[in-house]
Amino acid sequence: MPIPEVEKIWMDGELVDWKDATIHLLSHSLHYGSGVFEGIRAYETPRGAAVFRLTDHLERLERSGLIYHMPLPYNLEELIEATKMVIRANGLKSCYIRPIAFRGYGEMGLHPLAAPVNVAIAVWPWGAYLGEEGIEHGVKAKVSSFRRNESNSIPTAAKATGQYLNSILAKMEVIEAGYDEAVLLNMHGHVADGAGENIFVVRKGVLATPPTSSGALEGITRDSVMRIAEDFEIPCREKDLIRTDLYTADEAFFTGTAAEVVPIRTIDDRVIGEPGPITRRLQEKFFEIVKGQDQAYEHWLEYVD
Ligand code: PY5
Repeated sequence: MPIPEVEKIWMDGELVDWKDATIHLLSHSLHYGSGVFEGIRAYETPRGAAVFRLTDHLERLERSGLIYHMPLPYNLEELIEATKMVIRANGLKSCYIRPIAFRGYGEMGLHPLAAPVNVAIAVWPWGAYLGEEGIEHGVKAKVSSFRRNESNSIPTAAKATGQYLNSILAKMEVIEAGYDEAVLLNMHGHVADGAGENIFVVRKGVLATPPTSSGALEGITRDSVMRIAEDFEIPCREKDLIRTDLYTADEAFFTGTAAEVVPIRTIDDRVIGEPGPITRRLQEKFFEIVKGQDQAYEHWLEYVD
């Protein structure tokens, strides 16, 4: 999918033209994947553009940096302001937001602490990552033959650029085989997450999702759905799942910033079917919240103006 170009990108403290947002070929992170990033969304609300859980996302960015000995050269307030500034500069009502902090030009060895840490925030309009049809009727998921990287090899708690090679392998495998999204098992055979989403199942009215110790990213959409479920008094457990827990689920869905809340229609060709009642309820509430239609969750919205 080509990226829809907008006017400006925030780079190391200033707004630059889209076409000028370039870096040197010998940037450390291009060679070794030594960057950390976030995926955030802003939605149109009755009070203007609002970024969903911006602070929580930027705090995760800071934690990702910490894991890689990469303190960010901007504090939380500065990053919040920069995010709002770049959305404003592009006049966007809703968009996807991609902050990235990476080791830049100046060091080619594997001890990169002397390289500068560059930070950029790009925004662009991005529709449903797994398609509108997927949101409505569910996607076809497949368990990949590639395992989720082990957290003592590449920490799964960080959102680092290099670790996405693992997701890319899984995603290419299942897309080329005719499916929509990959599910990754960890080294022990437990379900970790999707290529770029967390995963939930429902059985007999109880919601379950793998714990972060399985290798699942501590997703902010995952957390939001768990809190919405709590408010709906739908029981939710974090527990290890095996692949047959997916096959025998009454309902299943993915959560993620890019994907949002996406029902799973089939998994490894076992039919789960049209989105079930719990998935629908959580999905509808999620979209109401992000669009500023439920005052009870206002605290998750950070308005651009
Ligand atoms: N698990 C993985 C491996 C992810 O990459 C993501 C987010 C999630 C879970 C969900 O986390 P959250 O709910 O905090 O977004 N993936 C990115 C996103 O922006 C990149 C997708 C291409 O959704």
